[in-house]
Amino acid sequence: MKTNNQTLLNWVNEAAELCQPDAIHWCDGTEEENQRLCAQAVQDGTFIPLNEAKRPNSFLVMSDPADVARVEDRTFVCPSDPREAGPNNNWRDPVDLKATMRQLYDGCMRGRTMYVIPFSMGPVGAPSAKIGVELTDSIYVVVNMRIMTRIGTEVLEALGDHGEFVPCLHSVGAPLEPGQKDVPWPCNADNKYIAHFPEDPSIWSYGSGYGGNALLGKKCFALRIASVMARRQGWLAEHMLILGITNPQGEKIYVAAAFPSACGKTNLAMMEPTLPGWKVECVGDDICWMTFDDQGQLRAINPEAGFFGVAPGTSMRSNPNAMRTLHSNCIYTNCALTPDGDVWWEDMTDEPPAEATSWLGQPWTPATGTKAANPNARYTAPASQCPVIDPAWEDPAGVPISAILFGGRRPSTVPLCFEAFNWQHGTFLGTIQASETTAAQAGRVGILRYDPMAMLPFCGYNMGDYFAHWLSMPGRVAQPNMPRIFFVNWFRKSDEDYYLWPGFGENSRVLKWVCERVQGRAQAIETPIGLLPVPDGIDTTGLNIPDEDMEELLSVDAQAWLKDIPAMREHYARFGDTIPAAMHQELDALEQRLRQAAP
Ligand code: TSX
Ligand code: MN
Repeated sequence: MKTNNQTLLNWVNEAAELCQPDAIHWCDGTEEENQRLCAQAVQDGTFIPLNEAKRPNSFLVMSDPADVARVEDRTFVCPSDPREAGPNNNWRDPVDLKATMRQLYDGCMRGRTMYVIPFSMGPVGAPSAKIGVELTDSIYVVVNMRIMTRIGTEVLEALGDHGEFVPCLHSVGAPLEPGQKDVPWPCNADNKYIAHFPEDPSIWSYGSGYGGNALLGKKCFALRIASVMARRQGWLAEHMLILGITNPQGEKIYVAAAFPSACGKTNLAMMEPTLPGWKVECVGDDICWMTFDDQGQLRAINPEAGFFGVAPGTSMRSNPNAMRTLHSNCIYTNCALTPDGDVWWEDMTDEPPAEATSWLGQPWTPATGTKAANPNARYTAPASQCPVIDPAWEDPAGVPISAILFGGRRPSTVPLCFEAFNWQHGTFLGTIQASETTAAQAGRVGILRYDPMAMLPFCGYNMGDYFAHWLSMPGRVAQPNMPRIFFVNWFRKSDEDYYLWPGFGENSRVLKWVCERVQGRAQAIETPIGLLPVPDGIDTTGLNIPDEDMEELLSVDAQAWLKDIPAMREHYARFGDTIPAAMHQELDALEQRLRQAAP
């Protein structure tokens, strides 16, 4: 037996009795095991091996078109009291939902193997790492979990005979009758459930094999379940990238940043600074667990070991270091296949390939008029392959966080960057973080979508209680050394509808200001919304942005801000009476300062 952990053995036995797999395989996490599983997936028709010369040890997978993204309307957070879940989550009674799901799980793995994946979120054995065990009937899940987390024997050893773990049960919900031929991407599109039971804690997932629905260490564990643990234990589980930035003098700080979707979080996490002598290194691109150390310093680990990135839009222009990470050992999902056995996606290259096989398996040319890759196509890549991975990215003690960034996609109103007055005001800025809807999204264009701390789909408890948890942070240690909080907006547009800020590597100029503020070297102007750079506070050396554009980027239009205040109040009203009074006070105070500035 691989473990003497009786709780684990009992649970695996119970799950096997319920799901009735033909076989049980305990994953050891070795390269040999991975090779065997990939070969099996190729034989099953699930994996397409890519050109060994161009992308060694890499595979393309095309999913069922009915299983291409997270399913928020099928995601449930199930404490016994619905108020604990809050209006931000779909709630089901845990006893009822478990009964419903047990019926679905009954015999669901017939004809398949149940894989037991012991995994660690965070470096194995690190003080803030947490262990989970995922049971799944999908090889795709095993192979992806091996890249995205640390799995196998070393995790079982760290677990020990009496260690705690989060049980994560996953099935694609497609049992095979004797002799029945399998499909490349089995799933149960009409019966998806992504269920979280924070009081156990445990995760039950059924029907989907895709991404966050199935790789249960990521959104389900490291955000929804971990946020509940963090609240109880006094730390933060956040939807944030972590980067280190070093100035030409060799002084380095670490920054964590939360943005709504489609703001280029992964691009920022590995960006190439255009400012000479500056260096950015990546600790993580998606999730950040932060704990105070005994000096009162907030320290962060990346609980993941890989990147599960959106492929379309990723190019040498938008994210050269992501492109360089993808040279080998990657899984691609729902990308297009080129005739030479490589992958392609929209905007990967200036010129599209003359022909390809689309993610739907159809012949495709640029004239076809549809997308070659699914807009939510993904790469799964080992973080260790990123050329700018931070030397401390696996430090069990984590990295010290000096600044936290919030932001949004805001064509108007919000300046390029500003700093919060203090922790409470910074928390407030996080709560009103929003993006304006673009044509790519459903619904009307130009509507503000609030996504507080980028946690709306990922907070495992009541959003108002989550804000209160943020506010409680400085009071949790004797000598809090709190990070400064900033707000950034790369997406401000001119009246003529062009982007005022060049973005991408040029964002290093904004990060430079953040560094200088943290180090006490940069001036700021107090405005109604926060502390703005002085007119020449942002280093624009070598850029040719017209002065009036720079002025607009760093201006505060009090009238425009006042127009958004009612929407902010409506946004708070969604979460009812759990919003802390301090946040209403911040909103009132903001309105008052704006009225004084624009009578
Ligand atoms: O990721 C982006 N970042 C952050 C980079 C570190 N994107 C892409 C967003 C979609 C995921 C951006 N798009 C950024 C940005 O800073 N800025 C913009 C808007 C923009 C787009 C194109 C240009 C300038 C700004 N210029 C040209 O195309 C020449
Ligand atoms: Mn994310």
